[in-house]
Amino acid sequence: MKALVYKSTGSWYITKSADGHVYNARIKGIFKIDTAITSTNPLAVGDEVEIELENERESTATITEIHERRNYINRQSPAHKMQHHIVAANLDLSLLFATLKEPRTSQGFIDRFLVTCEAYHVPAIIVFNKTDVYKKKELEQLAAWTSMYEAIGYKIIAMSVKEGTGVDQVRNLLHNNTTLMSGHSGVGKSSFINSVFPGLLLKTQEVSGWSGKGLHTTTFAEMFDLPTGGKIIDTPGIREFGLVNITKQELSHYFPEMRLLINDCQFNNCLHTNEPGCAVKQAVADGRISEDRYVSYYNILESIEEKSY
Ligand SMILES: Nc1nc2c(ncn2[C@@H]2O[C@H](COP(=O)(O)OP(=O)(O)OP(=O)(O)O)[C@@H](O)[C@H]2O)c(=O)[nH]1
Ligand SMILES: [Mg+2]
Ligand SMILES: [Zn+2]
Repeated sequence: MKALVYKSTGSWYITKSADGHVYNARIKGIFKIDTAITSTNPLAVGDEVEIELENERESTATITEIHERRNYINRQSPAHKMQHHIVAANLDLSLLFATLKEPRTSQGFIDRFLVTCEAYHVPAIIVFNKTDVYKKKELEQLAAWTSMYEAIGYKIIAMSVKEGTGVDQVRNLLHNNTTLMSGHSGVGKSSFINSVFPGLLLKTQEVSGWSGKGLHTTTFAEMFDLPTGGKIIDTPGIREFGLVNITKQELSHYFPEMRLLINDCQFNNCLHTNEPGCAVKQAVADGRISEDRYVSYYNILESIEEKSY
């Protein structure tokens, strides 16, 4: 019987079959999953699996097979740098929740996240929450980032869950999609879900609880069925977003504004750093590519350790 993984808590998975029954399921035996890559979790939220009933009365089941993933988002495992963690699978949309204050999300973090979404073909939208606490400095930053990202094709939404501004705009994106929400801890992911779908009642930080220390309130990724159709995946906040399986040579393909120019570079293996006749560096000099985005590119490039086979 086909089922979807809604939550994973270690060795047990909460799965739901097409008829809406919830089963506590576990993997029995060894089955081949993603043989080419090593991940810390064999199954992720959003995975489509085959299950066999174990105990009808207790609603337990055995997972016997995983269906091929349409796409997924992964990141470096914080504990094991050589391993990766699959955040979620089979996504239509990825919402990056960012805040310019309480806590501050950096451009480096945003760009790493966008690179992963590009690499795995998941459309990404950035939502800046907590605009109610932004002062002049943050509002200027928001305006600058909005024009920078919109110029290269990303949609930006400014929102305040607290004041209810922009909330409908984000809610409208969820219709009939499976949407992943990610971002640092404390940016308001769970608060957003609660404000638009109060029936789901997720745990959030105390209103007075934001201390800047990055307290995690959501501890496991979990998918929810939306009353309006579609699914949303709430995830625990992440501190860093480490890229996996992306080579230096590929990196510029995941910067949409560079992807357009790489065929114009003199050398076809150009990394856009010191090579002569580089169309990307020329575009940075001309102001056609944002310098800040180029700095992000350069920093990510430097952070990629090539495997030496
Ligand atoms: N000022 C202000 N505070 C907000 C807003 N949205 C959420 N908060 C507060 O921010 C804090 C963190 O919100 P959460 O929803 O728990 O954040 P989260 O992203 O789910 O955090 P993790 O589960 O740890 O990843 C709570 O105290 C919320 O009340 C907003 O728009 N403005
Ligand atoms: Mg949360
Ligand atoms: Zn180049």
